[in-house]
Amino acid sequence: MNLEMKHLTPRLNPLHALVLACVALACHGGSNGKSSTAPIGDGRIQVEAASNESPGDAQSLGKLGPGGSLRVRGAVSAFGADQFDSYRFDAAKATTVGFELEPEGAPADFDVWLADAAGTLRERFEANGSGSETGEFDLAAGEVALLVVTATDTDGGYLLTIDGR
Ligand SMILES: [Ca+2]
Repeated sequence: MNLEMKHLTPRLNPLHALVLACVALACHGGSNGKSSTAPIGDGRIQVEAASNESPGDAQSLGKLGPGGSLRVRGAVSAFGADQFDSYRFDAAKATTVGFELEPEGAPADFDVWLADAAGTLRERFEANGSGSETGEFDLAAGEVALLVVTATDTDGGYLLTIDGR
């Protein structure tokens, strides 16, 4: 009996300690610890504003930092008055930005143009003919980026996800 107790006790204690340590870590990371280092850009899906046709009317999606995410759901058309959807956001810190423009519904050839705060074109992302368009670029701290969604020959809805890396 005594022998068994001696064996069991040292085995239980480290296990208990480990469990308690995990609980403590989870609590710390999940509440207090995270609030001060929360990623900038909460990933909630925003809705496209009606008037975002020109870079000057770009819809602000907010600030983005490493580990954060900005998302917006919209619709664009190669015809008529909805040929460009302009979005802007600014980097809270130096951030590598990765984005994905994903057609929702029928496959569609949508493209993304990247411009600076003045509306000067920096790069076109139009490699994919039908399906998601992706890209990556770097922003300095405080730098503003403009992303303009266009449609080549169709219309439809999309989800644009912008991740800070
Ligand atoms: Ca639109």
